[in-house]
Parts: sequence; C-alpha cells; structure tokens
Amino acid sequence: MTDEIIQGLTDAVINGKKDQAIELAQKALDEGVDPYNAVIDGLAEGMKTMSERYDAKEVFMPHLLIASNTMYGGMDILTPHIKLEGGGERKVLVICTVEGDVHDIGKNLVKTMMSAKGFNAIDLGKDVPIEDIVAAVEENKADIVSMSTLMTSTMDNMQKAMDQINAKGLRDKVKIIIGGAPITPDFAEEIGADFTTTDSMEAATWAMEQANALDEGRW
Ligand code: B12
Repeated sequence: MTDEIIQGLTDAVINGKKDQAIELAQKALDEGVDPYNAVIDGLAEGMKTMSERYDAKEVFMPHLLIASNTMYGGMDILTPHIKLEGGGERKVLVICTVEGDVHDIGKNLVKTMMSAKGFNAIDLGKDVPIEDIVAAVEENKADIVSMSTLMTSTMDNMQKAMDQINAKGLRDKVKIIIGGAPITPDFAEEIGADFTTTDSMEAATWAMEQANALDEGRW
C-alpha cells in the first residue's frame, strides 16, 4: 500500500494532476505513510523525472510549472506532519535563492527539511538582492544561511553575498551552506562557504549539527 501511494504521488506530479496529489497526500497520512518519505520518495521524485525530461527536451516550461504546482499541492498537506526533531529553542535559518535567479523548487525542499529539523526558517524567497540577505542575517541573528542557485550566470552573486557578509563582519557568526545544480564542493570552498550537498536531508542534518555547535553569545 505504501509503495502504491508513493508511486501514485510521483505519477501525479509527472502528469500534473494536483487533485490526485492532494488526495494521495491525505491518504498517505490516513494510512500512516511517513510524510517525509511521501515528500522525498513520492512528490520530489516526480519533479526529478520532470527535470530530466525537460533537459532531454521531452517536456517544456509549462509542464514544469504544472508539475511544481502539483508538488506543492501535496506538500501543503504533508509538510505540517513531518516530525519535528529535537526540542528547545529554535535555531534560525535565513534561506533564499540569490539575485537574478527565480528557481525556487529546490530551495523550498531544503526549507521543508530544515524546518522539519526544527529551524525557524526566514524565507526571503527568490531573486533576492544581496543586501537583503545580509540585512536578514543581521536582523534575525541567524545561525545558518542557505543560498541556492540553479544557473551558472548567477553563481557570481553567491560570491558577492559572501563578500558582503565578510565585509559586514558577520562571517564568524553564521554557518553558510550553498546548493543547486551547478554548485560543486570546489566552488563552495573557493567562495568560502562551509558546505554544499545535493541531498536536502543531509543539508538539514549538517545545518542542525553546526547550529548547535555555535557559541550562543556570539550575537
Ligand atoms: C523547473 C525549472 C524552471 C522553472 C522554475 C520554477 C520554480 N518555481 O523554481 C521555470 C520555468 C520558471 C524556469 C525558468 C528559467 N530557467 Co529553468 N529550469 C528548471 C529545471 C527544469 C528544473 C529545476 C528544478 O526545480 N529541479 C527540481 C529541484 C528539486 O532540484 P534542484 O533545484 O536542483 O534542487 C535540489 C538540489 O540542487 C539541492 N539544492 C537546491 N538548492 C539548494 C540549496 C542548498 C543550500 C543545498 C545544500 C542544496 C540545494 O537540493 C534539491 C533537492 O535535491 C532546470 C533543469 C534541471 N535539470 O535542473 C532548468 C534550468 C535550471 N533552467 C535554466 C534556465 C536557463 C532558465 C531560464 C533562464 C530560461 C529562460 N530562457 O527563460 C529561466 C530563469 C529565469 C531566471 N531569471 O531565473 C537552465 C540553467 C542553465 C545554466 N546552467 O545556467 C536549466 C539548467 C535548464 C537547462 N538545461 O538549460 N526554469
């Protein structure tokens, strides 16, 4: 039954059937399917297939937008039920897609996993000006900064954000994780970020470990 529901969620995203995604997400909860698995192995897997088909020119932009809208339909039902880990005070995450880039599906998946770990996620959205990122880090006394970009042309803006964070003297106060399809560990190291991964759950685990190890009195 679990496998059928998860496969059904994947198919719903691929076929752009939002009603089906919503119905199956509810069914997953009713049948005791782990909502985390339903998101990652079900909905996100469908989005991954659609991304591959887009790259192979088998589907086009409108299909992607319908697929992502379908994915969010299911996520709205499932995400509130993903178990919160840990207790105590919530660590603060500032998360965004950098200036010039409107891709936010991966960023939202990372946010979902980080929220499930117990972060208070300050989501600045997409196409976020560098000065807004820096201001949000300071205002919210962030523990973790997560930046995404999916385009090679906007990787530079990550470098610029790092430069600004350094220039404002904030670098020692936060841990910085970056990601998105063009980001490699070499690039992360080159710009002075702390970590990158393609796996949103690994990202969340890393972030919580790092946040817990930060000195409380640093802000
Ligand atoms: C969906 C999509 C769109 C949608 C975006 C909808 C949305 N709300 O996000 C729309 C249709 C709007 C779009 C527009 C454009 N797109 Co587009 N798009 C894609 C596509 C097909 C899939 C991206 C996606 O959502 N994947 C699914 C998610 C779940 O995966 P993900 O984002 O990679 O995230 C995962 C990891 O990377 C990681 N991750 C992501 N962020 C972070 C952050 C951290 C901190 C960590 C640790 C991990 C992490 O975790 C996620 C889960 O595993 C990609 C192709 C591809 N195969 O990636 C092209 C792609 C990214 N797009 C591309 C382009 C060029 C554009 C446009 C410029 C097209 C145009 N000519 O108008 C515009 C962008 C305009 C702009 N200024 O931003 C190019 C970029 C080329 C390049 N290398 O620079 C790609 C690669 C397609 C291609 N092959 O040419 N696009």
